[in-house]
Amino acid sequence: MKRRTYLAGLSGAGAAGLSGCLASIGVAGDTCDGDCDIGMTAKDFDPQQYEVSVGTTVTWKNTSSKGHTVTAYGGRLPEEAAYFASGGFDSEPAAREGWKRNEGVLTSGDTYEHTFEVAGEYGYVCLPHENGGMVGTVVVTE
Ligand SMILES: [Cu+2]
Repeated sequence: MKRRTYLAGLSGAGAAGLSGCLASIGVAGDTCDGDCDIGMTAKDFDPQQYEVSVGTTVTWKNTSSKGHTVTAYGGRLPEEAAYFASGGFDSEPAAREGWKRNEGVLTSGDTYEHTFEVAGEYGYVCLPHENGGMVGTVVVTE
């Protein structure tokens, strides 16, 4: 009985170890096909809300033919959290300035990664499709 419990525990850990997706709380978007966490369709992040635990690296992938950005809202980050944006900008105003020069854009198939080190809720937007409501949230738990 004891041995059986041990084996069951082991296979569970092995399965989680094989897939980064299973280790996180979030469920990857349908458009990701195994190589991203959050996909980007023609006009939406997929999924719009994604949950992970602290220390997790989230990968966005442009799974559409349109150009998109991943741009954090500077005012919608936990205190002490690092700013993030495709293009490597260190603030939302800098990212918006950069976008005017077409910087920070992710074209079809491009990926962007960010590691979330502080718990809390992070709001972000795709700058070219902000008016169309292309926004997302990452919820990071302890
Ligand atoms: Cu977009």
